Amino acid sequence: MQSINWDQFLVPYQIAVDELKVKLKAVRKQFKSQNDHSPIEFVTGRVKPIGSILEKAKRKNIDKHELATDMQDIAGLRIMCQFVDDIVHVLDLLHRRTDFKIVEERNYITHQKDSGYRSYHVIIEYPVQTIHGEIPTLVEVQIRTLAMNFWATIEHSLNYKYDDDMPLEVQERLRRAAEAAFLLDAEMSQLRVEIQDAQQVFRDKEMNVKTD
Ligand code: 0O2
Repeated sequence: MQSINWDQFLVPYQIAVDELKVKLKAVRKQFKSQNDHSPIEFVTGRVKPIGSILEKAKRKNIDKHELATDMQDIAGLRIMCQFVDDIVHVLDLLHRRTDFKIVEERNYITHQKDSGYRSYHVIIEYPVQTIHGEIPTLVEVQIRTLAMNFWATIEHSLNYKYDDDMPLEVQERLRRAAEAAFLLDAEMSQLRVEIQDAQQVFRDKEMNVKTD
């Protein structure tokens, strides 16, 4: 069986990550330029390291020659939002775009994972223009709040530390931390409503002054 030329194989994934990062950061810039709240706080992206691709392929029994179709997160983008409602807004923006196709969605916010993980995953097919023609490339976009991201980052490091054999006590603490992150998101959403209400009161007062 022919071995994979990794440099060549990963080229479209790197191009997809680079281009989508620029495009998603441009969305933020547009909101900022019109003095609006941006549903996107920041964006990160990465191409999965070869070691992780091979480890996941083994774990999920994916044939090395079927990676392009069977492993959806070789290219990964992460969109961080301030509020849970922003995630809905970002999803709407992604659905309205014409430069890629959404092929799958996984809602780990309403269907939180047993670990406590929350995030919204969208798998897109992005047409990468290469010197050999167009290559439709799968990209996983993870959309989450800052609180969800904080939790996932810590949990990911702990999983790495314990090599996926986390003591029950640590697992329990992480579940409590996930609950705290959930409550923080709920509290922040509530505060956002308060802020918007206060702004409306302020605008109403201004209108009254002008019409008096
Ligand atoms: P990375 O790049 O190190 O983050 P699986 O990989 O088996 O969980 P699947 O079917 O590939 O599942 O897709 P899924 O669950 O939609 O997406 C996998 C990615 O979601 C993971 O990538 C993580 O980034 C994130 N994720 C999923 N579950 C958890 C979790 O319980 N905790 C944390 N911290 N992240 C999670 P990788 O492969 O771990 O790679």
